[in-house]
Order: sequence, then C-alpha cells, then structure tokens
Amino acid sequence: MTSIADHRVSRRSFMKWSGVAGGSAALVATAAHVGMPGIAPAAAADGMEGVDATVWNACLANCQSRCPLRLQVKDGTVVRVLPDNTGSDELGDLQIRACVRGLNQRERIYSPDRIKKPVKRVGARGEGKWEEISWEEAFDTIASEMKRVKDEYGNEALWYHYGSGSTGGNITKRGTWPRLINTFGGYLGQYGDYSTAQITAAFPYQYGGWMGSNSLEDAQHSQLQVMFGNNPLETRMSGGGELGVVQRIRKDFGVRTISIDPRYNDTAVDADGEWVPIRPGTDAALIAGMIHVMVTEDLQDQDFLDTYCVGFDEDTLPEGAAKHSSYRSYLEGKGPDGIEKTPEWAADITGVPADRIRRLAREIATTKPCAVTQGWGVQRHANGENAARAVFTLAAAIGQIGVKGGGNGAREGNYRIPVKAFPLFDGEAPPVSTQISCFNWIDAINDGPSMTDVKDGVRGKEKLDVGIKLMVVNASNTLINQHNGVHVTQETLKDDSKCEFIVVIDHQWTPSCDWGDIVLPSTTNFEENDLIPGGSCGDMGWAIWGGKAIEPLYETKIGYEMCTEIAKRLGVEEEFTQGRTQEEWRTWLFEGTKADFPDFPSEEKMEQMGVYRHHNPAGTTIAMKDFREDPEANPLMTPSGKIEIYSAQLAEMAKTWVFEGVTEGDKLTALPEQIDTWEGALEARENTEYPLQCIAHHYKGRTHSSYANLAKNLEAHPQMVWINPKDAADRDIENGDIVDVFSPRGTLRTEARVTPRIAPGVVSVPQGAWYTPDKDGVDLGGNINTIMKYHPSPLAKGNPGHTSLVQIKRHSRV
Ligand SMILES: Nc1nc2c(c(=O)[nH]1)N[C@H]1C(S)=C(S)[C@@H](COP(=O)(O)OP(=O)(O)OC[C@H]3O[C@@H](n4cnc5c(=O)[nH]c(N)nc54)[C@H](O)[C@@H]3O)O[C@H]1N2
Ligand SMILES: Nc1nc2c(c(=O)[nH]1)N[C@H]1C(S)=C(S)[C@@H](COP(=O)(O)OP(=O)(O)OC[C@H]3O[C@@H](n4cnc5c(=O)[nH]c(N)nc54)[C@H](O)[C@@H]3O)O[C@H]1N2
Ligand SMILES: [Mo]
Repeated sequence: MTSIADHRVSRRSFMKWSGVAGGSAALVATAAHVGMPGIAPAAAADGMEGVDATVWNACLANCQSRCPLRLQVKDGTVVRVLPDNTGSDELGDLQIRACVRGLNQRERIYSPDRIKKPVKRVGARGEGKWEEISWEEAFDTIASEMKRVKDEYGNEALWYHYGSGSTGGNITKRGTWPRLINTFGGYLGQYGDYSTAQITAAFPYQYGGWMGSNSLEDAQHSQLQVMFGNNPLETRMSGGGELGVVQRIRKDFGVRTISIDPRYNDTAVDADGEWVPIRPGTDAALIAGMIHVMVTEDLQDQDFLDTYCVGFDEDTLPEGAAKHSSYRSYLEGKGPDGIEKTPEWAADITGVPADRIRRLAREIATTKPCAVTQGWGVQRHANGENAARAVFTLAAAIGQIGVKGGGNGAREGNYRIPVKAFPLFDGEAPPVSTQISCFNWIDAINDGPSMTDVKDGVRGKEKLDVGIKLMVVNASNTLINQHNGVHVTQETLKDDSKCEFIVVIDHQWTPSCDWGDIVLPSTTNFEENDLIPGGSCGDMGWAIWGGKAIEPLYETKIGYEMCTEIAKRLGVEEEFTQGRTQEEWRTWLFEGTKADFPDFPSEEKMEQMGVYRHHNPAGTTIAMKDFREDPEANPLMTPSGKIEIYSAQLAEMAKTWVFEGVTEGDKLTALPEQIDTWEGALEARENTEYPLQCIAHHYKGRTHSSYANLAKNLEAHPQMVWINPKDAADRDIENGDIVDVFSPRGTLRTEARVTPRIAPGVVSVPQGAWYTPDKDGVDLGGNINTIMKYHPSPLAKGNPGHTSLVQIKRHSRV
C-alpha cells in the first residue's frame, strides 16, 4: 500500500507561516524539479538553438483568453515555454501573449503533484489510503461499475461532473468522457455552470435567451463605459484576453469608465475613471435608485421603453398583470412593498451616498453612446438572478441597446471563428434529457428522488426517479475545492452507499482526488494532439495548433485512449471511435471547419503558423442590432418578443415554485427587484458575530485551482484576504498579519492585505486556493469554500460563490 502523502508536499510547503516547511517558494520550486525525469536546463535563446523542436500548443484553462504557447523540446523534455510571436499591437491583430499562468507550464508539466499511476482507494472514502493498480484493472473496474449502476438504477444514475480544467480544448476538452457515457446510453444532464448559473437562468425571462453585449472593441464608439463587477484586466488577462482591448480603447480613444465593484479592481485602476464601491449583492438597489433619479428628472429613454420593452410602465404590462406591478410603480412605491426607491433608500442599502447616486444617474443617462456591461461576480450571489436582470434594465432605461457604442448590460460579446467541435454525442440531443443544475448534485446524491421541478429545478421530468450513484469527475476540482461548503460535500461523499462509485481523472493530485474511488493519471494537453478554438478577445477570432510536444509522462494516458479502452469493455468501441484515432479526429475537425469557413488553413499550414487570426468582417459586434432596427421583423424569443422588464412567466412561477424552509431572499419576482438575501448587506448590519460580507474574486496567479499548486505562481500572487484599513484597525490587524477568516461553516487561515481598495465592511478571499486543512480542520490553504455555504440560488439553483458573512481575527504577526 502506498500513501499519497508525498503528493501533498508542494501544497504545504508554500505556507511559510504554517510551520510545515521552511524555505522560500523559489527554493521549493527548485527542489521540486530535482530528480524529475529528463529536466534539462532552459534553452539559452528564443530560437531553435540547442533544441530539437518548437511545438505550438496553448493554455487551455478556463479564463477564455486561450493563449498560444511555443514549447521548446530537447531530448523529449520541454525545456522552455515561449509566448506568441505573431500578430501585432493593433486591435484585431493583437499578439496573444500568455500571462503568468500560461508561461509557467514547465513547472506544471513536471510538478511533483503530477499523478503518475492509476490508484484505487483501499480505506474508507476520503481517508487517504491508496494502492497502485494496473490500467487493465482500472478499465475493468470502471466498465463493470458503469454496467452495474446502469443495470441496477438506469442511466440517470450516472453523472458527468462539471469541470472546467480543459475547457479550451476540443478533443481534449472534457477528455471525451461525455461522449463515452453518451454512447453507453447517457447520463443525468446538467444545465448552467459554476461561472454563470444565475445570469444564464435570468436571460430567457428578460431577453429570451443568452446574449452577449457589444464587444469591448466596439467601446471605441462609446463616450462612457459602465462596468458592474466587470474586471477584464484580472479575469481576461494576456493579449488573448480583453485586457489588451480595454487598454487600447482607453489609450487610443480616451473612453471614460465607471466601475461599480466592492473592490477597486485592476480594470478600474488601469482605466483610471471612477470607482464606485458598492456592498455586495446590492446592485439592483443602486440601479433602482439611479432609475428613480432618471424618471424624476425625465432623463430616461421613454421611446425606447415604450417601443422595445414590457412592463416598465403600467401601460406596457402584459395582460393579466396586477395593477401597480410595473417597474415604475416599484420605483414610486406603489407596488406591494410600498417603498419609494429614492436615492436615499438606495444609499442606505448599497453604501453609495445619495448625492453620488444622483450624479451617476445624470451622467449615465445623458452621456451617449454609453456601454453598460456586467462581469459575472454580480450574479454569483444568493439571488444573483435579480441583480443580473437589474443591470439589463439600466441599459434599457437609457435606450442604449442595439446601437454602436452601446450595450445591453450583459458581459461583452465577441467574434469567433466557427471551429468545428468534437461531438459529445451523436444525433440531435444527448440520449438522456432529464437535467438538474450543475450545482445541486449534492442533493441528488443525498436524496435524488426527493428532487422535483418546482422545488429543485429538475428539468425534463417532474421529479427524479433515482439519485446519482456513479460520478465521473474529469478535469474538475469542483468535487471539493471549488464547490461551496466543503464540509457538506465531504459529509455527502463520505457515505459510499449514497454515491457508490467515483472516478477522478486529472494530471495533478488535487483535493478532489482525495475523494475518488479510482484516480486516473491524465496527460497534460502538451502530451496529445488537438485543434484548439481561440478564446474571446473583442472582434479578433483565432484558432491554435494543438501539437503534441512530448510523450505522455510516467504512466499517464490521454483521455481518448482511456475512453476507447472502456468503450471496448462496454461493447461500444465502434460507436465511440467511429473508427478514428485522435489524429484522425483532428483531420475531421479541420475538414468540418473548412466546410463552413473556407479560409481556414490546412493542417500542414496550421502546424507551421501556429495561430490563425480572422477579424470580424462586420467591424465590431453590436448586440441586438437587428432587434433595434426592426423589432417586428426580429423579435426576441421572449413570449412578447420584447425585452421583458416585467416577466409574466416569472410571476406565474413565483406562485408555483416551492422554497422549503424558506430562507430570506429565496424567492422569484416578476421585476428585477432588490432582494435582501441570507447573509446579504442588510443582515451584515445586524449580525454582530459575523459582520463582514466576504466575496471571492478570481485571482491572477491561477485559474480557479489550476496553477494554484505551483510555487512560482504562488510567489507572484500569494493567497491573502483583502480587508479595508478601518475594519483592520477595529481588529488590530496590520498588513501582512496572519488572520483567521471564519463563518459558521469553518475557518481558513491566510495573510491580511490591508488596503483601501476594498469597501469597508467587505472582505475578499480570492477563490481557488487548494483546500489544505490542518488537524483541527483549519484550512491553511486559504480555500474560500471552507467558509461558504451550500445553498443553491432560487431560480438557477446556482452557486452563490460570493455570498457569505464572516468574522476575522488576528492569528499571528510574522
Ligand atoms: N486570472 C483569472 N482569470 C479568470 C479566472 C481565474 O480564476 N483567474 N476564472 C475564469 C472563469 S471560469 C470565470 S467564470 C471568469 C469569472 O469572471 P467574473 O465572475 O467576472 O470574476 P469575479 O472575480 O468573480 O467577479 C468580477 C468582479 O465582481 C466583483 N463583485 C463581486 N460581487 C459583486 C457584487 O455584488 N456587485 C458588483 N458590482 N461587483 C461584485 C468582484 O469584486 C470582481 O472584481 O473569470 C475567468 N478568468
Ligand atoms: N466560492 C467560490 N467558488 C467558486 C467560484 C467563486 O467565484 N467562488 N468560481 C466558480 C467557477 S466560475 C468555476 S468555473 C469553478 C471552477 O472549478 P473547476 O472547474 O474545478 O476548475 P479548476 O479548479 O481549474 O480545476 C480544473 C482541474 O482540471 C485539471 N485539468 C486540466 N487539464 C486537464 C486535462 O487535460 N485532463 C484532465 N483530466 N484534467 C485536467 C486541472 O489540473 C484542475 O485540477 O469554480 C467555482 N467555484
Ligand atoms: Mo467559471
């Protein structure tokens, strides 16, 4: 029996204050490479000198920047990773230079956390006792468990877990596992994702479906950008992200940016406009206060509201709607709550002074064109659905939807090349149509058959017949690390009579691997072949050659090989592979892409050029342009064909949906009203035990938990908690102190960053740090989900990953 403890050495070594290991992060990195196979000194120059080959591939983590990389290989080892050297500094042709993550692939490929061999658990689940097994045994066990669970419970007991680690890939995306299970009859489906669950659920009611806004490149035509929790400089880093676009727009066109965010985020700093610190979860109140000012001073675009929208005014309400149920009535206090949404009312909730709300409202209503956008931090909250819709409503109130330089309040849109996707199922739809939310799988394990449509958001059926009995967790750390409430998750997984079998597939031994029954060692994408669709960067589309730079390390395998072997044992190999190798699938992808997009390069050409770019032939992306030009001919997919500020569907659902043991804020409303939720801004005032609102911004050194185990990334971007100087002083906390951040769920320990860049009363622990509890359960990794609550949001049943009340106290001063 072997212990996996050695896998955890690097995780623990980063914590200079934890006493587990001494030495700087840089030393750890050096030590980590000692004894690794074939690690050679880095090549001397940016060229072919001294290397055998330079191979194009890309960083596939889920930041959507999708940066090309050039891997220099000598004697079968990656000796250097170089960024893109094509393109230029011009908008539409930007050089897609990788960030601190993409460039650190060597440390990732040769990390001591690499899983080297298949293992199976031999103790209790989660106990950490493992035995190495052969691939044969792994494949045989997985295939026989899949058959057993299917025979005993049916396909709806199978679950392919949400995971974003290989999102940027094509064949390598999800390692082909969904195709395997679909070929075997399918699995319980999921809707939404951890990124956008609430806004995704909100879209259909207001806009009829998912929408992007105008591209950030189109903001060159704007006079003003208003960004709600939108932070491209940190979340779309690198030349492949919107970072470059935002910087160019400011430099070349001088567009002013107002950033509404509890944090003075890097985008706000760089755009050098105005930062409006707001309490988390209160955007709908700020917007109501601003629109109240507009309506009072007749600054709203009434023509737009009358022509394109439903329910702003009483006379555009749908038939059957109650009297005084319009947004205007809500503002005027004529609705059921009887409260007028004055700037003073909004100031009390949001923390933004009333005079400032007036000034902002006037500027936003009178500066045109004006681009209103939101990032996804606004909606990743308890009842983030309403906050997302409120931002759409602001865009409507100023009539800036569907015009050049305007925006519809969603996140920016983009232009992309239509690269053919590897098919995750054959035919029109996956074989199983029943779905639950990506987030409430915990309930489906604990008591699947109790889940219903109106209580838990089950789709395709009134209720589940069976719970989740077998999970495939691939390229995912959401089994533990990335899922709100690690303690609830662990409790749920511990009992292996509930979910009977879990297979985890990764290339790093993450905290989620600890909870597998079998853990399979995957290659990185640098050990296999693919055609990689580009990310999203304004109106520049691109695609990247995914070249295999080195042979699979240790005993790792590519996902396609794993799935083919299992398909063979399930008797569905032919259906799964369609007779193709991974390389033949790539040829198929090239052919399919060329059929729709004749300018696309050949495989031979692409291998040489590495990156192919194509600028939007339409100029810049203008969302909902057709609808604006002719709403009769181009209606939206809402029941009215218009923008539904009042949604009759939601009004109806509000009557039928069930919220068991109702907690504050768990409700549906026809209008995008401000909702006071559990552990929201108002509760923070009254809660003396846990008075601080804690959010969890996405951090520069890692993409979620990807790259979070690498010493260099951690050295550049150490884990910390942002705290305002006032809150710090109240607690005798100084910058650099080690502090405990705790909620009723648990405690994490990290370093305090005392900074006026966060609103008073708010703290932020960047999400994604690896969960590393000590013997008392205090998480020394600083993982936010140690303190977060498992509580699906009302409409989306999504993750409220930025909603929590906490307290902080000093642990030590170093
Ligand atoms: N460097 C890096 N880049 C990433 C990722 C990463 O982990 N690291 N993750 C990638 C992924 S998968 C995703 S989904 C995206 C995530 O992109 P987002 O969801 O947009 O990122 P967040 O940092 O969660 O939130 C954006 C901003 O919203 C603010 N915010 C939080 N709550 C509120 C609120 O109630 N109101 C307002 N107005 N603002 C609020 C936060 O302070 C933050 O600055 O980023 C992607 N890019
Ligand atoms: N509290 C809180 N929680 C959050 C968030 C928040 O804002 N607050 N953000 C949420 C968001 S937006 C998201 S998207 C999720 C992200 O959560 P996850 O989807 O779990 O993303 P990662 O943490 O990056 O984990 C991806 C894993 O994939 C592995 N991987 C990479 N490439 C491959 C490959 O080719 N094959 C295999 N088999 N494995 C591979 C990586 O090593 C890594 O362990 O987290 C969510 N969790
Ligand atoms: Mo995400």
